[in-house]
Amino acid sequence: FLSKPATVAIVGCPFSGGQGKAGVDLAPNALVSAGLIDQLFNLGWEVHYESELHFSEIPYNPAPPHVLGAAIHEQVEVNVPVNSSPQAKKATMIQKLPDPDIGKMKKPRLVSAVCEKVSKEVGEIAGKGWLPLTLGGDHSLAMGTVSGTKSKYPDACLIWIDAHADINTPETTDSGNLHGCPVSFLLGLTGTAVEPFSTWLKPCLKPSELVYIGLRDIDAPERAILRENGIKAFSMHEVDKYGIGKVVEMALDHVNPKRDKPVHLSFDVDALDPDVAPSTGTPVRGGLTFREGHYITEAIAETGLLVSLDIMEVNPSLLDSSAVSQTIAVGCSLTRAALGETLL
Ligand code: B3U
Ligand code: MN
Ligand code: MN
Repeated sequence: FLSKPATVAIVGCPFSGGQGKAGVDLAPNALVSAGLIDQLFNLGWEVHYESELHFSEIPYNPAPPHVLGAAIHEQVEVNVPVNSSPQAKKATMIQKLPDPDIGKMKKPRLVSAVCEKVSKEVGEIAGKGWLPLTLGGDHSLAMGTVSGTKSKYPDACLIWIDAHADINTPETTDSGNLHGCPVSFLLGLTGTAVEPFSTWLKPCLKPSELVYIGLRDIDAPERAILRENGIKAFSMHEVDKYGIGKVVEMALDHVNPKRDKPVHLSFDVDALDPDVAPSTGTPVRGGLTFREGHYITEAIAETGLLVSLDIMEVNPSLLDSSAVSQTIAVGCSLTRAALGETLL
């Protein structure tokens, strides 16, 4: 019998700072505008959604002047509409605060502050016994969503659907994009105990609590990390070899052998083949079919163990309008499937 929470609360996260392409911040509004709230209501869920979170007002702490040197003086008020309120002026100024790289990490202060806010929000929603549905935004947000879920459900396992492993550390990352790093921070791997993240994000996930499905673009250092930590991953090779039904069963057997632990599902739409979900920042060919992607979400719904869901990396500004509407529709249908659409 299903033990799903009866209430879902949508956490819209219009955030693109974990990677370099604009537009992924438009996805939460696009998914909601496509009718997601009504769709979930029609499945029998009580749906809570007031508005997106607002990140432009986050007063993230710039490094002190002696660290930043001249950069701090670049704090400028640009694009402030005339006649705007003092608060609006302040928000605009904050948005323009300099956020120079720390080591290789890009926008570390902004990503950290945003994820801290998301973590609190997701933790509060889960704390009420509701299911947080986080709409990204880029996948760096998962530092917030998973830590928030873990604050309520310490024994939750994490099922990560992605073309990428997103397990680079601040030391191994080549791109410096933090959407390629959230898993390493959640695990507390070497090199992740760095400011600003270390002020709020404590390791909250064990390697044995994590499983991947869909991988096909992994950096060499990530490969080593997966191997050294004994992390279970089902790449597209295993999906071809065993079929998606068997892969999901093996994945659940690994993180949830007795089918008694809460499940956090973090779904990066680039796990799907670019033919299925074209409008995403880092498409990789050879991905999951439409049915394989939906099978995963249906099978997890069937366990009755889902407590938190992320739909990440839809980018409504990429490619043409038909690609965009197709990708948004897939984001909605994956969400419906995870929340029980195909269950009797
Ligand atoms: N592993 C590469 C590429 C990448 C990771 N996640 C996405 N792309 N979407 C990196 O940048 O860390
Ligand atoms: Mn990802
Ligand atoms: Mn990805």
